[in-house]
Amino acid sequence: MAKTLPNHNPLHLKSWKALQQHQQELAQTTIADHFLQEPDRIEYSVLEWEDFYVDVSKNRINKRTLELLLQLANESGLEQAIQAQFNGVAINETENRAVLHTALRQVDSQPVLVSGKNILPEIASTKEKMYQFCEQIISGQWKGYTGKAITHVVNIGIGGSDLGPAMVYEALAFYKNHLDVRFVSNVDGDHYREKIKDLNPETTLFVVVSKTFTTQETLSNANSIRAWFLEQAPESAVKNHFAAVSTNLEKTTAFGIAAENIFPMNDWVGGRFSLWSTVGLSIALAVGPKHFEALLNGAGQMDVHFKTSTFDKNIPVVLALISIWYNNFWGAETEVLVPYTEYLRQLPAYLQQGIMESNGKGVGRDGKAVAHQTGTIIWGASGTNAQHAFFQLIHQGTKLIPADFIGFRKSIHGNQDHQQKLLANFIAQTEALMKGKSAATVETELKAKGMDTAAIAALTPFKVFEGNRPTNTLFIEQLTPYNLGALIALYEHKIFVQGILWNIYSYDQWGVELGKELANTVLEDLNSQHPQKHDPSTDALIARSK
Ligand code: G6Q
Repeated sequence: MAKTLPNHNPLHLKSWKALQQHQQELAQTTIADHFLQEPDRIEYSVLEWEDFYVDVSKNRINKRTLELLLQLANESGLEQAIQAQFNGVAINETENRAVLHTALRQVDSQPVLVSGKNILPEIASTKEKMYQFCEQIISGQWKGYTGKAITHVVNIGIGGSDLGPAMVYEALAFYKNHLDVRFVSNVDGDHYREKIKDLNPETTLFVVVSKTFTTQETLSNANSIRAWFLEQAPESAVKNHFAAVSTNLEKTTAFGIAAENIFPMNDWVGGRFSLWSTVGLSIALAVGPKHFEALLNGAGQMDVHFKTSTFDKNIPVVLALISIWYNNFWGAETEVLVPYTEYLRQLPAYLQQGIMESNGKGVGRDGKAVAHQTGTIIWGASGTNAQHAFFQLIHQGTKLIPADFIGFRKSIHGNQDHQQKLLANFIAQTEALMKGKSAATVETELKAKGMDTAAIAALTPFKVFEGNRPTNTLFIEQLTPYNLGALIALYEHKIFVQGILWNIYSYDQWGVELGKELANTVLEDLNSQHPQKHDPSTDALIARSK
């Protein structure tokens, strides 16, 4: 293994050892101390790119930490790995595939070769077909089987064929047109039933999205929804109401989808990185080709930033390194993401898949079990809501939880009063997490409230905040399709950098594939008079399900 990417044991790198030593030296220094010791801290720890202002100063790092982390990136062969990825080398070695979601949004026309063939012309023509389809549906030119225009779209897919489109659809709600798009993913039959119960088949378009077109959940939902459709419409109506996105053109045709409604995708796009491809059809339908194009452009320009900036000014690289610093040198297990906008409510769930499916690996590129920590656990929710929920644990719990705060300077609808309150919370939280509150301050506050000395002494320990909680602030001008594209691409590249440094393969997902097989055995047993023997617990559960 590791023919296409560098192969190293991070634990043996000089910088890794130096970072371990450095962590011990820094263990007693607080973030607030770093600010006192480094007058130029803000200058070197704020990264600016287009509409992005990324402040990493509120971290347990100093200049030396960043130097050592950058050395780690260099010793790991990151530069070479970036070139390999963008050039279409089959860096997804366990599946023998290139990783080219970046080609789908490439801003120049520099050829990208897969098996010696430039894939850019095919990407352009597929996109053109997709945009024409979208224009027809949006304008009402496309008619359903009774001559009415389409008003509702149902995206049927799961995992990478659901989370990205669903997240972006919600994120870009302000930019959407009249089409109402819904997402059906779970094999739970109540999910699809609930989503379609008020739909009119005459005015609904169903988009079946499955890279493989073999996924149990998606096929079950697609079949059940088609059966529901055919209870009301003739077979000949299917061609006006069903479209598909897949690499498996044989299976989509066999399902009965008209050839002109099939939008191909390629095996060099991983499911969780596929919203830029035809998998984004539901997004393009909802916001129209112009905004979809802006989403792609934002991502494409972030790719340029990632590819061409020196590592010290490279936002995805620096964020990846800081995350490794906590994960591998401070023992942090999780990272929290808090977008301060309700539009990005689903971003943590989306990135949970991107990050945990990509870097949740325990075997190195040398085929051996790694002896270091890899993928972080990602979680989060929108601010300010999250402040009224799990922030307690971040402020006063026993665990170290590095946080990404994502905020936008301008609101979309323009209510200044709300926006100022939102931003006040966004900023105040990172300050409080860093500074904490000392016993002396608590005592003074309680005294001012007229509390007696004994009561103050009893209450003070509970009201003290240690502080020194690290945060990154990603402050972006406004939530536009372009900036959203850039933000998603930023995290995609962070995933890539971490996978390279941890010496793992980020683009396979054997754990997910396992899930697809496991259920089949139990499903057979649920339907069988003579189920196979499992363990006593599983046997009892199977018996109880009948
Ligand atoms: C993504 C994963 C996984 C996948 C789904 C759906 O990277 O591989 O989430 O997207 O299992 O697969 P299909 O698109 O093939 O139905």
